[in-house]
Amino acid sequence: MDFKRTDFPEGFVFGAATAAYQIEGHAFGGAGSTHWDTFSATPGNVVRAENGDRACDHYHMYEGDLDILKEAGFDGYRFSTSWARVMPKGRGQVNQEGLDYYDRLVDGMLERGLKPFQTLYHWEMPSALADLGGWTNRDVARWIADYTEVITRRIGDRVHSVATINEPWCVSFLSHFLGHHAPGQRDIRATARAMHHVNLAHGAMMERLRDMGQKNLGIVLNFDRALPADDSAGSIEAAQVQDAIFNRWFIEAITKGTYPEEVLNGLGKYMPEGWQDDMALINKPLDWLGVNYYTRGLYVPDPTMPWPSLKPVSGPLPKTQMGWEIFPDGLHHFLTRMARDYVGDLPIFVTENGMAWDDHVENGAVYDPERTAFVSDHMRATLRAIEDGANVQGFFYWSLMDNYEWALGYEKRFGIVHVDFETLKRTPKASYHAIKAALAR
Ligand code: IFM
Repeated sequence: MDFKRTDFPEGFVFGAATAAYQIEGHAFGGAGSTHWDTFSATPGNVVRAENGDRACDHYHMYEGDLDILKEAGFDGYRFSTSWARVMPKGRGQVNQEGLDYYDRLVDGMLERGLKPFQTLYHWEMPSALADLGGWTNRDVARWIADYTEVITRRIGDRVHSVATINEPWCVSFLSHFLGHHAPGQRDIRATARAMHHVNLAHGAMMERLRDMGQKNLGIVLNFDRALPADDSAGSIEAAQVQDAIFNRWFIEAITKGTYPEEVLNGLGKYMPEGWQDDMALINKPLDWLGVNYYTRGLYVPDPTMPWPSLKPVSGPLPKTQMGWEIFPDGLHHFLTRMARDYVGDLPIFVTENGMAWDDHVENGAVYDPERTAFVSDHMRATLRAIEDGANVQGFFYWSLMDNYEWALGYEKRFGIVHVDFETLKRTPKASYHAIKAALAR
């Protein structure tokens, strides 16, 4: 590893991240059906129709998994709580077993000296609310604020920080325009509504948390560097529009109370009536910002398509198992850009960064030098951003262990810990050991 703990400012938080549906086993403990359960049960949506029923069985194996985190020398653990585990139908009845589970989980972190970084929504829309339109229904903001209150009453006294929503672009655009994630819609009107309601929900959750006196609140946004594939005017414009959709829509709403013109040009006429009146609730101060970063995309115009009339083309850089180009400069770009253009001195956390690789256990070990190099290069990019003035206070590797990679099932392995999905055996990979050595005090 080309970095060590002491290269970073005192108090910098090193951690790993996971999400509830991807690891817990959603068939256990009284959790309700989510739109991922129905999406994956519908032919053609998910590789081999795999679902999160058992996943890594973290629900039963969490103690050992927390030991693995502690053993690595991590300071924090970014986890999420599942709405449908806490409230199986999304509203009304509360699942005490679910609350008890999160209670034990948080205590388990604290016993091991790990700071709990909670995310409230990492994509488990309860099916009963999906029936009512899910993210396209404006009432989602009230429903999710109520869930926020229920789970916060139980564990809010012990979590270190709370993020409202993970990756609003995936929740809205990827899932309602591109149709790749649940609920798998491809509809511009649904997209405009989801893109706005996810911001509105963030605002309503923040308001509820502030009213409850909860501290250290933020949101986790994902960013892909959008670049023109060539120097033509058309490609430059395509990259600008992509950047506005992916990288500016959410952060500008939250920090400035506005939406980029480039996106309103396409979505404006499909937006819910009176959306302008919601911007004040959305534009409330954060305590910190989470940045998820993985890759870049190269764009060209596509005049054969309606708005946004653009498409990505394959780039020349080495790629991960996801087919994503490895581009650490993009992380430096977003960390410094967020500080410069949006959040100033506010603490920024790299809440996700990592890579999938086709890892195998051989002689009881997993040799993954590609991942060690990836982590090293992105840690160096983070250090450069700190030197250039960004107030970055932590870095969470995605993911602690191989898990359910949504529409791609269990094939894409992001973990620093290998999981055998037959036996559920955990095997820390070489990258895990390299991180452990870099973090040693
Ligand atoms: O697995 C996902 C995670 O749920 C959200 N961020 C990106 C990861 C890798 O695709």
